[in-house]
Amino acid sequence: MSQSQLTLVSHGLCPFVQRVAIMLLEKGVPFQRIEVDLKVRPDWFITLSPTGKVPLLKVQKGDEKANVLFESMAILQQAKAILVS
Ligand SMILES: N[C@@H](CCC(=O)N[C@@H](CS)C(=O)NCC(=O)O)C(=O)O
Repeated sequence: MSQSQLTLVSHGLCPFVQRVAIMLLEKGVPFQRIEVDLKVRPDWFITLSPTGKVPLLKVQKGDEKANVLFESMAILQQAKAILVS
């Protein structure tokens, strides 16, 4: 099991977010979920997101700089690395 702390930056109505959430839930990986208002994007989200879109998956390993993954398909494809590392 991963020692990473995962944060899924989300919007409740987004199907792209849902497929990442489903993958994490199916794998039994704990994660925190943060909702953003896409009509009024907070500054931290604009800074973090290269596309301004959700989902984002923030992967925090200990004191290391967090990795931020974006694009739902890319997140799913990288799941193995996320879960094993
Ligand atoms: N290709 C992206 C699509 C993500 C996407 O379009 N997310 C929508 C919400 S469902 C979004 O953030 N829209 C905000 C915008 O386009 O400004 C993915 O698969 O992650």
